[in-house]
Amino acid sequence: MNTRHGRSRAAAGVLVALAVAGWLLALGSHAAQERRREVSVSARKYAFTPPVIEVDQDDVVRITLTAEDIPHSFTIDAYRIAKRASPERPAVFEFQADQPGSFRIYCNLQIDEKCRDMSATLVVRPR
Ligand SMILES: [Cu+2]
Repeated sequence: MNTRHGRSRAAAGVLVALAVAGWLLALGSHAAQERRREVSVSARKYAFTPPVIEVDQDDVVRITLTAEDIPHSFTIDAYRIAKRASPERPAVFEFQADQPGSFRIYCNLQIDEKCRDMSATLVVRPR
């Protein structure tokens, strides 16, 4: 092995080390930004409380849905979420808010026509 070869190998080694360090740093800061949110939502003839849920993009959101009177659901089409709760059985579920924007939350148990009026909003603030 000549010296020139050795030097370029050393340089490549340094580059790899820098890349790994940068990757670890990026990973760490991303994990720090990814917050967990706990939100209690109550559904009761015929509204959700709170009417607006605001989170930041990439937050992991844990919803506890309680139905106070009859079964209701928490549905967000864009997130492919449809969770049903009854007075006997609350629903607890998580999702990652990876899409920024404003999304309608509704109840899809529309055999009770007034459930069609149930509406709330998920606001996901972009990073
Ligand atoms: Cu409902």
